[in-house]
Amino acid sequence: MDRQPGHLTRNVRDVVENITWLKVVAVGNASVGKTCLIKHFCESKFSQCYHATVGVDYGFKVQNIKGIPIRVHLWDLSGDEQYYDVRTELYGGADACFLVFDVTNQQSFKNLETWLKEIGKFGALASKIVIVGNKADLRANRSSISTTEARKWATARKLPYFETSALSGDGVATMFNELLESVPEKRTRQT
Ligand SMILES: Nc1nc2c(ncn2[C@@H]2O[C@H](COP(=O)(O)OP(=O)(O)OP(=O)(O)O)[C@@H](O)[C@H]2O)c(=O)[nH]1
Ligand SMILES: [Mg+2]
Repeated sequence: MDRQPGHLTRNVRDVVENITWLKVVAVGNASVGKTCLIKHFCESKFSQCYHATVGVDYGFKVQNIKGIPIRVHLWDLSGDEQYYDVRTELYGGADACFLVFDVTNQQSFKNLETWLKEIGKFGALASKIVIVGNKADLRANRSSISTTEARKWATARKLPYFETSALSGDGVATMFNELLESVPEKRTRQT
């Protein structure tokens, strides 16, 4: 078939133009595992090394949700206080937000309230929000926040609660699928 370079066939163009997209942001204290969760979701990979996110990282995946291919743009915000200004620029227009703590780190659990305030202040409270207790694989060896306590905290704020391990992958797909499926049907956006 005679095809110009860079030209899409009609069928392919129809599919591409009908793909909708979602903006998802990850928040929570430094080192709770936001980057690892995104990496697991996008690439099914895990790294033991900690490379703190400098300002923001980004992940992308096309995910079938209710039979529709959705382009999921994941904005992975640094949990470090010094990047507050960077984060405040990135909350706007979020469709979904996952707020992560480390189940073995009390401070990261205590700070959830502060994170919710930040999310609210910069206009992302209207997005779908879930609370994620990550590093569930470490629960057995360290003192930790119990599932009951974390779920109680989330339920009191009418937020769903999920537990994950970016290391083993347990709960990661469930969390992302349920979060993405909870976003109301999208108006189609052209990108
Ligand atoms: N055992 C275990 N380790 C994890 C898990 N998730 C992340 N880690 C480790 O925790 C460390 C921090 O993970 P990151 O994903 O970089 O943390 P982050 O939340 O993105 O941190 P910032 O970018 O600084 O905000 C790394 O050493 C990871 O290997 C998990 O589920 N289980
Ligand atoms: Mg990170």
